[in-house]
Amino acid sequence: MPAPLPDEDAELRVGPPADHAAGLEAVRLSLTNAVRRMGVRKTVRNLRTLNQHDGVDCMSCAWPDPQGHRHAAEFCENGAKAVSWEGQRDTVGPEFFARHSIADLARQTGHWLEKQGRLTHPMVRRDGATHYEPITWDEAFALVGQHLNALGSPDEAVFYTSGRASNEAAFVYQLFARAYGTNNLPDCSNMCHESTGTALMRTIGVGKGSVTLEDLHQADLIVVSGQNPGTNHPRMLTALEIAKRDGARILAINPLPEAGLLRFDNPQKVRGLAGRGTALADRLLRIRSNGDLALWQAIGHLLLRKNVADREFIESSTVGFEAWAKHLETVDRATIEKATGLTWAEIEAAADMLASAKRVVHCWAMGITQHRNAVATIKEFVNVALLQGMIGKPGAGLCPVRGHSNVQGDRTMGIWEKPPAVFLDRLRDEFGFEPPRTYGHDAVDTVKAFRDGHAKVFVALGGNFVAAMSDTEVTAAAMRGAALTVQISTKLNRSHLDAGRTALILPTLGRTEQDRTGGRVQRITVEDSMSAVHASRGRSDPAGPLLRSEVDILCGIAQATLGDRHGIPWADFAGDYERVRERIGRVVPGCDGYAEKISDGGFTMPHPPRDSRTFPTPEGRAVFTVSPLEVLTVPPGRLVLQTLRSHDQFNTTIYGLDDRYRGIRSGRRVVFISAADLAELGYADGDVVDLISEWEDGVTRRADRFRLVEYDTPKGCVAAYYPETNPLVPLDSQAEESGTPTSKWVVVRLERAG
Ligand SMILES: Nc1nc2c(c(=O)[nH]1)N[C@H]1C(S)=C(S)[C@@H](COP(=O)(O)OP(=O)(O)OC[C@H]3O[C@@H](n4cnc5c(=O)[nH]c(N)nc54)[C@H](O)[C@@H]3O)O[C@H]1N2
Ligand SMILES: Nc1nc2c(c(=O)[nH]1)N[C@H]1C(S)=C(S)[C@@H](COP(=O)(O)OP(=O)(O)OC[C@H]3O[C@@H](n4cnc5c(=O)[nH]c(N)nc54)[C@H](O)[C@@H]3O)O[C@H]1N2
Ligand code: SF4
Ligand SMILES: [Mo]
Repeated sequence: MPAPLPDEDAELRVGPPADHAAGLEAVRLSLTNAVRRMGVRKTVRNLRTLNQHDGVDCMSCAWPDPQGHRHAAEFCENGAKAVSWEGQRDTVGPEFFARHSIADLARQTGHWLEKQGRLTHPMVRRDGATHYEPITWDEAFALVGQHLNALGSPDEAVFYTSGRASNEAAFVYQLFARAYGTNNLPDCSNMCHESTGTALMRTIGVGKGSVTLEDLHQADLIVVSGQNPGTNHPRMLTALEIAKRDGARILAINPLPEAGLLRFDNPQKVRGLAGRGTALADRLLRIRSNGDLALWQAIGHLLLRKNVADREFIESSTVGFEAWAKHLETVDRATIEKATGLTWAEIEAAADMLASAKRVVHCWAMGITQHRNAVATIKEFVNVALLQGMIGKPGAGLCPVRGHSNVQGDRTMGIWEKPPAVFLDRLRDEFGFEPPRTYGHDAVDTVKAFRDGHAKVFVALGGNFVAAMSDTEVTAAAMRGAALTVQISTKLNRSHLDAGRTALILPTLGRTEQDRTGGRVQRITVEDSMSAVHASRGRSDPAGPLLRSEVDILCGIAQATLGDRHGIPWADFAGDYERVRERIGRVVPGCDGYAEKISDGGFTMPHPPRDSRTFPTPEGRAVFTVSPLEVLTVPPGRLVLQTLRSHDQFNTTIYGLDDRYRGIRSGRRVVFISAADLAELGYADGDVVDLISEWEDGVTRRADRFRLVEYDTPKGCVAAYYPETNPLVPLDSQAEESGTPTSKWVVVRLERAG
C-alpha cells in the first residue's frame, strides 16, 4: 500500500490527458463556476463588460485584446475564473480572525486560505499577538509611517509589487518609495520575465516584445517556446488559429505535449462546437529541459549554411554578426543531441521551417526564462531573428508572452530596482527632489536582506511573496524576522501568516469593483504584453464598505510617512486619478499626453525597433551576441524537476484541484514522470514519494508526499506544480545576469514516502 496523500489530495484521480484545449466544456465550467461564486446578477454584470471598450480589463494574464471589433464574450475560461474568484460573495472579517489564530491558519493550504473569501477590514497583528485584530485606516497608515520614519536608512525598507497593480497605483508607489529614499522596488518580474528584459535590453535596446496582435495574425511561422498557452494565455489560441487559417505554420518547443499546443476547439465558433477544432502545432519538438540554447545554436548554425541571411539588414542595422557566425561553426552534433534530447534530423526539419518562412514571430514564456542560461537562450532567439531580419516588419518579431495582466505596465511606470537614469532625471525635474541613484534589491536580494537583518520593513502591493518566491522555508523565516510587513491584498494568503512581528493586512478593491475614491467614479489604466495601454473601469459593488483602492491606500501611507516633505500632493492624486495620469504623461518616457490619449481610447507605447528598425543600444544598432554553450547534467539517479502551473490556478491562487488537460482531478500533489524513469528507479505509477532537492550548499530541501503519475515527458525530466514545490528551489539557484530563480531546473531525487 502506498503511503497516504495529505487530506486535500485524498480523492486524487488520474485519467488520460486531453488532446485539445477549450471547447464547450470550457464554456460550461466558466459559467457554472461564475454563478456559484458570484451569483447570477454579478456574473452578468462582470462578464458582459470583460475586455470590452470602456469595460473591465481582464486581470488574469497579459494577453492583448483585439483592436477593432470585439465579440460579445471576449474572454476565456481562465479569465472568467479570475473574475469569479475576485467577485466571490464570501468574506473574511474581524470575526473570522478572532476565531482563527495565526498559527491555526498557517496549517491550512493556500487553496483553503483564499477560498475563505474577500478581505474586508484593515487588520493588524501587534507584536507578540496570536491573532489579527481590526485597526482603523488612519491608525494603520500612522503605524506604517512611524516604522518607516524610525529606520536607520530608507534602504532598510522594501516595496514589492505584484503585476496586477494599475499604472496609477504603480506610479504613485514608486514615487513614494523614491521620495522616501530607496530603489528597493522588487516585483514579480524578478521571478518571471526578468531574463527577457535583460536579454532584449542588451540586444535590441528595449526590454519589451516587438510585435502587435496583428503581426501574429500575419505571420507565416510562429514559434512557441516554453509556454503552455491553453492554460496560461488561452486567447493566444485564437490568434494562432487566425494565423493558421491564413496559412501560417506553428513550431512548438516543449518537453510536454500540452493540449493547447496540439489542437484548439474554439468555443466562439460553430465549427468549434461541432468538430474537434483546429490542429495547432505543425511540429512539436519534445525538448529536454534546458535544451533550448543548444537547439537555437544548432538552428542558427544550419540557417547560416542555407543562405537565408537578410544581408542588407545585417549590414545596415546590426553589429557582431561575424563573431556570432564564427562561434556557431563550433556547433557539434553530438553535444546538441545530448543537450536537447532531439535527433539532428528533427532539428534540421525545424531549421527548414524557419528557412522557408518569410515572416516569423518568436513567442516564449517561463519554460525559457526560469533557467540558469535563460538570458543566453533569449539572446539566441534574437540572433536567429536578426539573421533573418525578423524584426520591425509586419508579421515578424519577438513576442515574450507576459504573465500578470499589468506586469509590463508596472515596469513602464518605474517599478524597478534598477531604474534608468533618464527616468530618475525626469522624476526629479517634475517633483523637485533628488531620487536615490543606487540600485535596490530584487526579489532574491530582498529575502537575503531580511534573512541577514539588513531590511526591516516590507510593503507588498498585492501578490504572495512568501509562496511565490523560491526556497519557501528560507523566505518564510526571513519575512517572519521583519519588524513590520504590510500586505495590500484582496484575499488571505501565506504571506499574511509568515509575516513580520507587527503585520498589517490592508484590504483593497479588485479591478472588477466600482472605485468611488474621492466621491467620483475612477478609472485605472494598464498595459498589455504588446504595449497597448488603455483604461479599465470596474462596475460591481465592492466586497465591503471599508475597502479602499490601491491608489488611495498608497497615498494614505505616503502622506502619513512623508507629510509635506517634497510638497507632493498625495490627497489630490487619490481624489482624482486624472492628476496621476497628468504626471505620468510628464515623467514616463513614451507617455507624453497620457491623460488625453487614454481619454481617446488608449494608445500603443512607442517601440523603436518595431516602429522604425532603430535600436537604442549603446552601439545604436541591434547586437548579435555570443553565448558559450554549457550543457547542464545531473548525477545518476537524479532527475530535473520543472515547477509549473495547473489549469486551475493563477500563480499561488489555487482555484480548484483539477488540471483537466493533463488528466488530473481533485488533487495537486503529483509528479509527472516518464515510464523509462519509473522503470529505471524502481517505482510504479501511483507510488507516493518525497522529493528532495540537491544543491551545492548541501542543505536538504524537501517536499513530501507526491503521487507519481506516468506521463509523456522526456526521460530524466519530471514536472510538478508550483507553489507546493517552491521549498525545493534553492535561493541561490538563479539565472545568470537576470537573477530569476531557476524554477524550471531543480535537481531532485525521489524517496519512497514512509
Ligand atoms: N490561468 C493562468 N494563467 C496565467 C498564470 C496562471 O498561473 N494561471 N500565470 C501568469 C503568469 S504570472 C505567467 S508568467 C504566465 C506563465 O505562463 P507559462 O510560461 O505558460 O507557465 P508555466 O506553467 O510555468 O509553463 C511553462 C511551460 O514551459 C515548458 N517548459 C519547461 N521547461 C522547459 C524547457 O526547458 N524548455 C522548453 N522549451 N519548455 C519548457 C513547460 O512544459 C510548460 O509548458 O502565465 C500567466 N497566466
Ligand atoms: N516554483 C515556481 N515559482 C514561481 C513561478 C514558477 O513558475 N515556479 N512563477 C513565478 C512567476 S512567473 C510569478 S509572476 C510569481 C507570482 O508572484 P505574485 O505576483 O507575488 O503572486 P500571486 O500568486 O499572483 O499573488 C496572489 C495574491 O495577490 C493578491 N491579489 C489578487 N488580486 C489583487 C489585486 O487586485 N490587488 C491587490 N493588491 N492584491 C491582489 C491576493 O491576495 C492573492 O492572494 O511567482 C513566481 N514563482
Ligand atoms: S487570455 Fe488572459 S487576458 Fe484574455 S480573457 Fe483569458 S485570462 Fe483574460
Ligand atoms: Mo509571471
